[in-house]
Amino acid sequence: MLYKTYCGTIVIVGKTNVGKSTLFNQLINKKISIISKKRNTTQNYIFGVHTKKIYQTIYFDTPGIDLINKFNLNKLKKIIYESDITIFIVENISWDQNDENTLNTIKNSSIPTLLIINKIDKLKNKMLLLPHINFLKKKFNFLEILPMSGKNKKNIDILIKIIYSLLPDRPHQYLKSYITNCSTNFVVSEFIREQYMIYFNKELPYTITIQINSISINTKKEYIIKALILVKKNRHKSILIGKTGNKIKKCSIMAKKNISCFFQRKVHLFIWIK
Ligand code: GDP
Ligand code: K
Ligand code: MG
Repeated sequence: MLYKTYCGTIVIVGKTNVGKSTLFNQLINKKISIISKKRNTTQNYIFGVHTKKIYQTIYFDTPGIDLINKFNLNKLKKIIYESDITIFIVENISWDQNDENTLNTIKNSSIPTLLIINKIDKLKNKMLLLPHINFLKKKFNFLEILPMSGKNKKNIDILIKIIYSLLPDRPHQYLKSYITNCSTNFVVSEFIREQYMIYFNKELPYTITIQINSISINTKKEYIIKALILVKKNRHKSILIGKTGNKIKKCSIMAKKNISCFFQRKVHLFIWIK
């Protein structure tokens, strides 16, 4: 007997720091996209696939609309116009010009749009939610407006059900095991960059570059990764190393943990700064 299959592309949009990458990772059930409080954490379009039984969902995580330049905005529009569903995320009960700009980008696409009011775990006065939903309803004909918390997974099951109900009746495009088209080097360098963004919250210049020199697999099938962090000035190097090198150690441990989780293998990570 032949089963029907469903498959579609979903793009996640919104301004920076509303929780797009956090939700993206939850939806594909694996950490690919890096997360931090910093504005320019996500700098690329990140692609992830999740397959469950007859449903295949293909997600795009995007940089915040406020950080997208004109060239990239065209790329974003192209991704939106070619997708089947748009997930527009806003933070809590706030609405500003960047939210307005996001809305203007998707408005004419005629693609079903779900609005997520994220981080409701931070909303103390829940009475404010309903008037805000009414305000948003007047803004646009959203298919659904769903309050949720990406962080503690509140309402994520409801969101997944809604997404599945909107997927076109279509053959799967990828094998069940396929997760991302991001290269191994990219994923590894992103996991390293994430930790430097978290641990060097204020002092770190935005301009460090991570270079993966080699990734090899030993006889025990463990990953051996050698990476180089390039800084522009000697001063930046002293900031990174600090007095004891403690922060660098923590960065390495956390990055290693995430890389190991991604590959499901033990990882040995060696980082140099230059
Ligand atoms: P993006 O810039 O939109 O991709 O946002 P991120 O996913 O990088 O998240 C930005 C910050 O918000 C991070 O510090 C996250 O841990 C935090 N965050 C994400 N989702 C939630 C949520 O539902 N509740 C709370 N309280 N924080 C969240
Ligand atoms: K961020
Ligand atoms: Mg992000």
